[in-house]
Amino acid sequence: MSSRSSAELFKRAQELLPGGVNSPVRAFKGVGGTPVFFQSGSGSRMRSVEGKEYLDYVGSWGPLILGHTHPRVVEAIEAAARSGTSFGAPAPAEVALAERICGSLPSVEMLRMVNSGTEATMSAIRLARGFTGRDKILKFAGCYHGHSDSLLVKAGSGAQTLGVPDSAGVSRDVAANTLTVEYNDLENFKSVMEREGAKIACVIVEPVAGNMGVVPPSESFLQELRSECSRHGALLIFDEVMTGYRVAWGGAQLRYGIRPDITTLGKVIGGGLPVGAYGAGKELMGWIAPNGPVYQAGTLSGNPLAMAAGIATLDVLKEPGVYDRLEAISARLADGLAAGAKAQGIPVRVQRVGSMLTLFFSSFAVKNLQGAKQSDGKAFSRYFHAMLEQGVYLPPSAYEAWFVSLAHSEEDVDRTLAAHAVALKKVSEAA
Ligand code: KE4
Repeated sequence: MSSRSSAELFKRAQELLPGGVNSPVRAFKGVGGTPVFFQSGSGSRMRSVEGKEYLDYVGSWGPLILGHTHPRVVEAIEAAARSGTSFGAPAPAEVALAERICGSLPSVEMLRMVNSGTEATMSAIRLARGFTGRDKILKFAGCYHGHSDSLLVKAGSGAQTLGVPDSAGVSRDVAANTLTVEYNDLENFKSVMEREGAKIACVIVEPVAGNMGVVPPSESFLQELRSECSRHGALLIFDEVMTGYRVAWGGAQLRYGIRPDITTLGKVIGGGLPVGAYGAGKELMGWIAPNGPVYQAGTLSGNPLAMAAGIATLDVLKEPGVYDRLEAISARLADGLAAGAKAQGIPVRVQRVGSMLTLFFSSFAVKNLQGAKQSDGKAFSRYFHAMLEQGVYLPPSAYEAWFVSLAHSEEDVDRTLAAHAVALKKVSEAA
């Protein structure tokens, strides 16, 4: 156990790391207060440096679908580590993980391992631009695809929807090549495709949005993206970094029956170690170095430890009944959260696909980023802290997904719902 408290560690961390963290969302800026520092995880729980145990619904932002320190994953990593952490040369485990992914995603005949979701989407976009010879890309407001320059872009003003930087340091001319449309807004999507389609290399989408909170695709949204991209010769990229092996075995493309041209993956396929991947049909992937002209590389891509963790994770997920159990426990949680809010007359929308969900303080269904932003962020912050006090660790932002794991039990859900009732009362009292 660390001798220093979270507050002491955070104070020191802020002298060494921007915001005291290695990824911004962890700094609690979305909810206020001081981040909790954790020293261990086990199953559905984490233990803080103060020794307090929390029920964890962050799950490392998605990778830990089996829960923390699953024995099969830990043993696989330990065994791999004993043989070597990295060879900088091909190794059997890369083939083994690629076989599992290509064997479960019909649209992915070939893939390339990278080290993060950001690398996966950045490389997928470069592939689309290389293959089509086009420069423009189209994304959807509220979807997050990692922090490469072309994707840190928001809609500019005016009908052109030409992008403007969404971060300092992104050059305007890079941003200008990124078009942005509201998620689930097919009318605007189609008109932009009509006008710009011939210049668009790819359309990149979270098939289930998770980065504005969980926002499912409307009825025909994904199918229309598919047909419009085919019509205009643009490639459809499903960014399944979050949804891959989360919302179904394989991912959203199998759940919704849509065949993207390129798929990006991350999180679950690394089992908690740094992994990303992008994959497509053989013709497209043939454009990737060393066989093709699109360059992409990585020192630790496909490293043995991450491969071992990913293989172990997918092998557990493939066992019979796993997704049924995830569905049942996630539905129990989501239904209980909604019922608890209804019982107290608090307007709440719980939006869920598989084992990813978001509780919005909103009286209407959230269909896009504007809708998400209209939800009550202050109420969420109060709720977040009231849950934290009771030992339930939620994502520290109103615009993130909660992740349920195979390790979450019915007792965990009951404990969460009891804390939920108390937290909602505190939200009402403070209103
Ligand atoms: P990474 O580069 O963080 O591995 O992946 C980027 C990424 C790409 N695509 C999707 C759909 C993603 O959700 C992500 C990363 N998700 C966030 C959670 N909202 C990671 C958490 C963080 O930024 O710390």
